[in-house]
Amino acid sequence: SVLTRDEVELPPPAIDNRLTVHPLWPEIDRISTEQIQAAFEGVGGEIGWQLFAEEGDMRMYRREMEVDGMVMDPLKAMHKVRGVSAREMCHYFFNPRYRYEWETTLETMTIVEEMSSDALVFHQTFKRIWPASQRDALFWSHVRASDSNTYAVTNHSTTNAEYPANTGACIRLFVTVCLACRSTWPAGEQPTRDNITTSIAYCSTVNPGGWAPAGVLRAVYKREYPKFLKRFTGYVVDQCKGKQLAL
Ligand code: 16C
Repeated sequence: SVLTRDEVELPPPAIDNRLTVHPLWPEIDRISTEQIQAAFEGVGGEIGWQLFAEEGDMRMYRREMEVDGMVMDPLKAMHKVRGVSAREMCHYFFNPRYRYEWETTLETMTIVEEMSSDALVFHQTFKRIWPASQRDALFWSHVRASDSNTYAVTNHSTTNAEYPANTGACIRLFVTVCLACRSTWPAGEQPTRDNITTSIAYCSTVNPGGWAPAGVLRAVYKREYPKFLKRFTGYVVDQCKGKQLAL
């Protein structure tokens, strides 16, 4: 059959063979598996998760954590979005073509390496948070189907000799992020834009990599994470309007 350009670029339903022979594959596979599993575990039974933002179906929790005086609060968010699939959600999160349209913290983004259709390495610089130094990050990003009707993107910091840390104006930060999505629709019905719901679990841990005032950081965190999740999910709903549902 003839595939449209958009279908070709959707996250593949199985791991790309080119990725499994890449030197980073064992790390990518291990961290993605761990992150996806953790993302779908609730916050209910666990101690220390505090709710800090709630709006409609969106709930955001954080755990206060400091290492050597640096704030590293892990974040966990849940959301439910109607009318789009898990695969579509992950497509827009993974594919760099759309990133500037929804990512508001970004200053620059460079694709450092294309490992396969489902794995890339990015260098990104972020807007400066006064009075701290500007930050950059270098991370791999991998999208995969994990269960039935489940797709996830995992981002995790890495290194590259051509992008050394802390040599220019930026301090390198370290990030582990997972966006895990699962679609459901009423039993016995065919999935359509009108009956599909996608549950999202987004987990993020950012190590600022160097000094930044805790108070300022926590204020940015509290403002920027809800803003990101609302903007991103709204963006995907808008982009999918009038397009055929991709499962
Ligand atoms: O997951 C998200 N985006 C992905 C694609 O870009 C990717 C990115 C991960 C990097 C997340 C670190 C962002 C640090 C931004 C610092 C500058 C913010 C300036 C904003 C003021 C206008 O996985 C969505 C990421 C949503 C990020 C929300 C902001 C989190 C702030 C956490 C504290 C950062 C410490 C910075 C130390 C100065």
